[in-house]
Amino acid sequence: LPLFERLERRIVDGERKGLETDLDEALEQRSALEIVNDTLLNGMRTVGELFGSGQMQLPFVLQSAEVMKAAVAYLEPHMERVEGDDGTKGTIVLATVKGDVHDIGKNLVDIILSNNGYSVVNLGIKQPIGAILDAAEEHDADVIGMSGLLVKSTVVMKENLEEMNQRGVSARWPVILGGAALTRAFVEDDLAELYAGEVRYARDAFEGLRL
Ligand code: B1M
Repeated sequence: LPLFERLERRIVDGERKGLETDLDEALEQRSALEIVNDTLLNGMRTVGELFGSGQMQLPFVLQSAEVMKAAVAYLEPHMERVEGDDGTKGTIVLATVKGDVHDIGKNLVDIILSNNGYSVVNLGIKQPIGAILDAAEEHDADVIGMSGLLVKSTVVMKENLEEMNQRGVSARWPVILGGAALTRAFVEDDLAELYAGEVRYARDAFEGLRL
């Protein structure tokens, strides 16, 4: 297979052997971000389709996710950084919500924001709202970012915003929500109506950065 098809295939097949060599070659032709966005994410999309239609079993999805993570980790040092502006633009506390283990998208958001002058406190996966708010307080965060890919995570996000209303912290922390199960309409109509502060939807890491 030609290089970029081969790389995409590696994600689908969960094939790690020789990954770095292919990535080095790819870096001679494209930027690290282009490789992630135009090649590797296509592979993950295929994995999602195969899994969703019952043609791929969970352990293989996990293998694909591991190759994806390894590829992103390898590419990260090659990503563009905004010079002389380290962590000074603001602080975001970022977490995958309670009950959800998906973290590839969240970690991409972390990389993109960190490389563009923001300080990111990445709490990891399965984070209850209490832990997110404690971290936001501790780090004097400017914004809270929540990620979740399961349909049930959209319900958790709604409950989290309700909890923030109840605790009276909604004016203090605007919230950015992202993840495949959300829609813009759900966040910017339904949740925005419910949340006393500001809540916005980010379709991808770049929209997160823009917000
Ligand atoms: Co899971 N999984 N999974 N999975 N998995 C999905 C989400 C699913 C859609 C697959 C499918 O059925 N087609 C489905 C959810 C269905 C639903 O809820 N209706 C699903 C399921 C069912 C499950 C399990 C329940 C399976 C099981 O156990 N029977 C289980 C859940 C366990 C749990 O969470 N409690 C499970 C487990 C797993 C693995 C562990 C094997 C693995 C995750 C590994 C990991 O993350 N460390 C996995 C994977 C890899 C996927 C798919 C295939 C790929 C997800 C991914 O990494 N995409 C996924 C299929 C899909 O999404 N269509 C699927 C690439 C990533 C870059 O995209 O995270 O969407 P994404 O991030 C994007 C944007 O959404 C956005 O920016 C990123 C791009 O720039 N974004 C943000 C995300 N967060 C953001 C936050 C922001 C801003 C933007 O600001 C705060």
